[in-house]
Amino acid sequence: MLSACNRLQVRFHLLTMSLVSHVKARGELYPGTSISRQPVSDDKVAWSVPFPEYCPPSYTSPVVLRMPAWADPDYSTFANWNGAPPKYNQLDHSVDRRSHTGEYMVIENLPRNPCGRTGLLGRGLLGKWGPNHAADSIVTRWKWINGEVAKKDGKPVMQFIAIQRRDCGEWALPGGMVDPGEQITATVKREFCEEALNSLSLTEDERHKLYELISTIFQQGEMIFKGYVDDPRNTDNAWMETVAFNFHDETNDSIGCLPLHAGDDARNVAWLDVDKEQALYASHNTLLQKVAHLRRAHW
Ligand code: RP5
Repeated sequence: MLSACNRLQVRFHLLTMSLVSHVKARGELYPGTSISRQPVSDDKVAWSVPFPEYCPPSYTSPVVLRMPAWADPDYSTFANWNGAPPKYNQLDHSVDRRSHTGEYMVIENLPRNPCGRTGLLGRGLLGKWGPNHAADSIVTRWKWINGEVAKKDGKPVMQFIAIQRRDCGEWALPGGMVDPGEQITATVKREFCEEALNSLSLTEDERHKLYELISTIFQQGEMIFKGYVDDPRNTDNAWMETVAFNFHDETNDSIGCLPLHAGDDARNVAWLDVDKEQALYASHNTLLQKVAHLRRAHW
């Protein structure tokens, strides 16, 4: 458990999660396509800055347009969407359309990215107009070598569980989308079990037992971040948000020694050293940095 002082630090991190300008959400090519975003320079990201030439292309993936269960209807049918447009900034039946960043603007029925311009309209690969909610787990332990915690620059080195994403090959924190009506704490456990422990390959009984074990271990989690993610899939009208929790195994005898098996969206899973040079998907590196500072570990 964290001390009262560390708890205050967590709150401080949460309070200071200001909306830094997104960078990966302005990457030239949209992931998995040859669609180029309209370039948006750093000084033109904010909607408050005039940009009269701003006329970005629109893209929504054919997969999303086929309207799987996790996707909203298309814009073209949107106006007549049973006369009931999405309830933006609200809990819309079981779909949470509220943003962790506060109230977002809706212009002509389209939600506007609270972090600014991305150079692309539509939903891209994201299913929901507006915020697409996810949860991430930052599972950490100390790195032990010859019976001692390894040090770098005089600070103890931490390790974290990373998965390699199937879609882009990048390393990332285990995490995924919150299902409609699902508690975020349930999402974080489910996604961790699926991606880092391959729970989908187990029988229902085995899966249940594993889930119980992880639930016990994850009771000690600390919320590290809640907000916008600089995800390369973001657009002007659809974006990722996450709630990230740190589960730290101080003595290396609980989650720190569980056998890892990649599953579901993960091609690979591994313990990696916490280090600023470790490239990670979206803004996961920033989340890890918060944990390193919180635990006074090497960064
Ligand atoms: C990131 O995308 C989130 O932080 C989360 O890790 C992930 C969720 O998307 P999928 O992994 O389900 O594609 O923005």
